[in-house]
Order: sequence, then structure tokens, then C-alpha cells
Amino acid sequence: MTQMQTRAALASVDPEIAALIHQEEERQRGTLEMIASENFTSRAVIEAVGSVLTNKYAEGYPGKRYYGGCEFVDEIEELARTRAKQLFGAQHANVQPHAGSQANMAAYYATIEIGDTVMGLDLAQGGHLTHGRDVNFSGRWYTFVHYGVDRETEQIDFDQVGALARQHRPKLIVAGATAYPRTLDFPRFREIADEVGALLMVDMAHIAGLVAGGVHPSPVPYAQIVTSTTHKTLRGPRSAFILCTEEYAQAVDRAVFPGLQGGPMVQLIAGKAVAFQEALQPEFHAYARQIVANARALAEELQRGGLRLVAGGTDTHLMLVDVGVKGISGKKAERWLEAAGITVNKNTIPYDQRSPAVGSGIRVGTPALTTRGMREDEMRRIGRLIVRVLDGGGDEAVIGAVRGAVTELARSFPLPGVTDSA
Ligand code: DSN
Repeated sequence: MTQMQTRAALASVDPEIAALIHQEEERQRGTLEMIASENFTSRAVIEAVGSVLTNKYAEGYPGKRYYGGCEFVDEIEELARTRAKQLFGAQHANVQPHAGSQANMAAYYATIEIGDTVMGLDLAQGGHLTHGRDVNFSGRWYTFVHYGVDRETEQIDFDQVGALARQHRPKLIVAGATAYPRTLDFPRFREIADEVGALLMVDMAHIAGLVAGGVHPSPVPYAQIVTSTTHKTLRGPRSAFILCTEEYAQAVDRAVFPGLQGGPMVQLIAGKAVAFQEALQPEFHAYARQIVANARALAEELQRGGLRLVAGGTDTHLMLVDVGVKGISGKKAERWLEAAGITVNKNTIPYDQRSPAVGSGIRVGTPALTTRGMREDEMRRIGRLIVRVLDGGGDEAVIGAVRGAVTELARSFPLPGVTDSA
């Protein structure tokens, strides 16, 4: 059955939405998706998420529901939990958090009280909104102290982490980032947490697929609680989960339900189960290795083109590119690249003089294009196209020529998860 046939009902009931979904599909097919937190999930995941499971209420946990008719969704959630534990070697898994923010909220709810002191990486230096930003619940409800990166190396300054921890005696230290290109040193974080009697929580959302694929060290042996989304390098549906030691299992489960959420989204839990199963296959290790190899090839090409990479390069799936060295802002770079069919996001770089809405950098990632089957040669080609756009200063002829090359390249690599072509 083709994608078109499966959407026949949608097209007849709501042609406007059907047309917009079709346009989005064409956008994804015809452009180069380089947002570091996005990916293309499999057809199997899409089918699970788009299934009748969306009709079912299942408050509670397998075997302890507040609704009848849960025999099959119990089995689905049990499979998801078992696979998550197996994939990451964890003692306990909760697969109900709707998304990453809810997972982090539940981790705090399970371990600390309102007003307690927590340490996390500053958003402006690679952290996340839910790691204590003042406009977010985390910054409003807890007393966050932020650590950052060293001015010279642009890598996490563990001397500062240790000094701040000794000074502020946090109850919880959060490790994890959204725009940090280097390996996270979990043993070092745990050492500091132990020294001051804090718990360690790792938000591995960005690197979960690299951890599952064995190309980034796992936080699980070091952190009492690990949170993650499922849709970034892990390549599942847009959702999240929490791993923890047995000691925190009950507190985490109670925090998610009834603490913060009502009925779980069973269709997403099924999608997560499928994604965990896919990540348990040996091919996923090869995929994870290729993501990192692709990132290195792209990083080298961008440096060859005169761009500066924050922290000197990448160990992961992403790089933070300082476009300020070419006299342009991240905002302009994002706009020109989008016009050329290359999707990235503007980002501040550490100690940025520009505001977050403008930024001096762009964040570029390889997970989605690696899923599409691209390898080092394509990355080098894309690197040259990016440099050409940025050196072109917004010139429409340059952008138009690059757009042509992008379309040709994109069309040679089918869009995963989609059965019919344009
Ligand atoms: N918005 C995600 C990202 O792009 O990294 C994090 O939540």
C-alpha cells in the first residue's frame, strides 16, 4: 500500500491538512536536514505511532491500570521497558514521559524538593532550557547554579564544576547538553557529585543513539538517573524515557504518574518499543559509527573552508560552527543556508557577543543525512556547499546554484520511512 493510499481518508476528510503534510514530505525529501536533533524514523515506527493505540486510555502501569481493556497495551509497555533496559543496561526504565522536558521534570520531581540547589550546564554554553533557564519551570522552581566551558578549550571546565559544587553543595548535578560537540566525561561528573553528596542526573537526549551504538561512553553506570528523548540520534518517535537505578524506580514511576502526567500516549510507547528493538540490532552500531565518521569528515571540510569549530572539532554527531569568523551572524547563515536547501539552526557560541536570537554560530548535525545513506564523500561535498553559501554573502545567484546541487544530491538518497515518491 502506498503512502498516498494510506492517506486517502485524510485527503477526503481534510484536504488542507493532507496537502500540508504532503508539502512537508516534499520539503524533507528535497532538502538536506542537518538540524542535529532531528532524524528520519523508520516506516515501522511511523506505523506504530499512527495506529489505533491512539484510542486507548491506560493510566497507571502494566498490571496496575485505572482502565479496563489494557491487556495488549500492558504487553506493549512491558516490551518497551524491557528493551530500553536491555539496550542501555539499566536497572529500571519508565517509558511514559511524553517528551524530554517532561522526563527532566519527572527526574527533578523524583529526587529533589522545590527550592533545592541544582547544577547544570548554562544554556548559553551548550545546556538546555530545562537545565535551569530562568524562563523555564526548572529555573523558577529550583535554585540552579550554572557551570560552563573553559574560554580557551571551549570544553567543560571541571575545575569550575568542582569549585561550584563545593561552594553551593547542590542536591543534584545535571550533565548533558544540546550544543556540545565533545565527549562527556561521566566518571568525572560522578566523582564531583560523590564528593559533595549530590546525585548525578544525565540528560543524554542528544547522544542516546551514540550510546546505544557504542560510540559514546554510557552514563548508565555513573548516574542514578538518566533522561532522554527518543527522536534524535536514537531515531525513534518524538518522545522520551527515563532510566534509573532500582533505588529510584518507585520515585521515578510515581513522579511520571500520578505526579506529572495522566494517561500515557500508548501509540508513542509502541513507537519507542520499535525504535529500541531497531537500536538493539547490530546494524545500529554501524549507523552510529557512520554518524560520527560523517561528522568528522564534514568538520574537516568546514575548517578547510576557513570556518572555526567550537572546541576545535567534534567527537559526536554535531558541530558548533563559528560563522562570526566570516563576519556574519548565525541568523544570517541559517537564512542563507535554508534558501539553499540546507537546514541548520543558528546557535550562540560560548562567550558569544551576539544575542541568542542572532548568535555567532550554527549547529550542524549528521544523524538525519546518515540515515538517508550519505557517507563521508557526500559530507565533504556538503561542507563545500555550506562554505560556498557563507562566502557568497547572500548573493542570490550563489544560493540558486547551491540549491540546484542540493536538490540533485537530495533526490539521489530516498527519504526513509516514506513509501511513494513525488
Ligand atoms: N530542542 C532540542 C534541540 O534541538 O537540541 C533540545 O530539546
